[in-house]
Amino acid sequence: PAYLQEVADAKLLDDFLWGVASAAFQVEGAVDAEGKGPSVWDLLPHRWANSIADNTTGDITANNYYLYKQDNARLKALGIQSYSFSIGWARIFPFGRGPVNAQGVTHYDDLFANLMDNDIKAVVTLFHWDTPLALFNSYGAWTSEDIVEDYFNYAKYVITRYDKYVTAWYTFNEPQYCNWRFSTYPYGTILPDYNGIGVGGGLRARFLCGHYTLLAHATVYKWYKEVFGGTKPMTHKTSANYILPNSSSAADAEAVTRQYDFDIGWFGGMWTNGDYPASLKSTLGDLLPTLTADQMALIKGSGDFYALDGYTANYAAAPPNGIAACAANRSDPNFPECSITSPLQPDGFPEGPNADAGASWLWSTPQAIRPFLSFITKDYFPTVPSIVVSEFGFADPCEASFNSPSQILWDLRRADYIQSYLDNILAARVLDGVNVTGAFAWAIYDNYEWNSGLGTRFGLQYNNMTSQERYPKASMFQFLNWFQTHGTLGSGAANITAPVGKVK
Ligand code: PNW
Repeated sequence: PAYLQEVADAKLLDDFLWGVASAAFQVEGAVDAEGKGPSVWDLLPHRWANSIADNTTGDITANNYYLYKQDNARLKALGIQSYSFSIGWARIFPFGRGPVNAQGVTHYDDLFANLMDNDIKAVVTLFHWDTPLALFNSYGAWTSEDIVEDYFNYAKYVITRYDKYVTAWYTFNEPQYCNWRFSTYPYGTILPDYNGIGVGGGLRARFLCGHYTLLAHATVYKWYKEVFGGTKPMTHKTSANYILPNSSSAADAEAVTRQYDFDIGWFGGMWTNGDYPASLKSTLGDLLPTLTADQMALIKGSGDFYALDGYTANYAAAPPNGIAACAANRSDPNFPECSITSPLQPDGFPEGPNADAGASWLWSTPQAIRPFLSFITKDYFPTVPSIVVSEFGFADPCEASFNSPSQILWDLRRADYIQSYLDNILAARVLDGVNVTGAFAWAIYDNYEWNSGLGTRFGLQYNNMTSQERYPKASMFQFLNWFQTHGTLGSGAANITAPVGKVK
């Protein structure tokens, strides 16, 4: 296509932030080591049969808690500039609040020091879904106002100790999944009915938990900038996908707008007057907590850049009974979005062969990132100053059934996806004038993919979960080759000078 010619010789900004990403629970393992407290994600696979597709646990996964030195040395040798990872709240505060666990702190002290020794920039998420279990047992975690103060105390501790090492901060990973990924409500009765939400959670829990998550984010942001005097950019990460209408009807166009309001608008008050979108307020009524004028003022402006976890693209259609009837009926199966999404298959983006992925929600439509970056920064939130793709990636469907590295290493579908995705980021920047300032591939290596367990592989490096040997896949070489061409590789590329130890 023409845009590829036009960006063939283009370069990214010199300070474009790029690298690979992970999250504590998905890669660390060592779930009961050195004083760590349990999180909801330790409970779930052990206590709720079949909640994880392959019935695996995160007990060991990629064992990064012990192997971080060799992992960092490998990132350096590959020439990766930055590493985006999260801190485990229950390693630092085993009970979520109260006493600090010195061994957990020492671990992260060592991890940061080692990243700095390897000249790898640290991009840090304070919370990536691993809620300390004790906070459920005390007060129901995210459905209680008490979580705001406990998260604030945790965040202050981590920021105060590690800010000097950190290039950019994310307060939360994908807050819109708070009632699903931050908690175990969707899985039934493991935990009792807290705060009047009803066993199993539901809509009341979803919007309460969103409310306290948003307030926790904004509270930390304000403290960081005004009290601590922090200068690093801070925001939260939003999961969202590009959406096209299913037809040219006005109803389907409205379905698209409503879907964006839920996906992007719900936690986007930092880019507006701080309030929830009008469509959420009118549809949800008393299911959506009200923001006071003070809270709106706190939320407004509480982000320095937009962080987008954008993997794929969807169509949206109005429900058969119409949007108005759906929005007026809380028991309508499509309430409250009142839009029906389906994967945008590659028809709209004819370059994408082999589009089907090893995850039901994911299709290879990397070309969608170019219009999506423009849509977010120019149409939906024109106040956004810059945007970073904080996660993009692909689960190759072939890899689940392969069992030897020599097969998995040829992840050509992922390699295509990575190449096209990056070309489209560059086109958005060079041809469309979008201020896109960073991109992070998910994931550093194969890891624990939440309810999909260990069988769904997103890694740019293969990981053998038994031997813990890692190997770069074809997609990793494609990724590095792209940055060598259009950007700058990290300073340590292919420059290992000391033997790499296996344990810490
Ligand atoms: C991200 N979607 O979640 C998470 O931040 C990671 O922890 C996870 O491993 C990764 O994606 C791959 O799944 C998402 O439906 C969940 O579009 C859902 C969507 C996107 C990202």
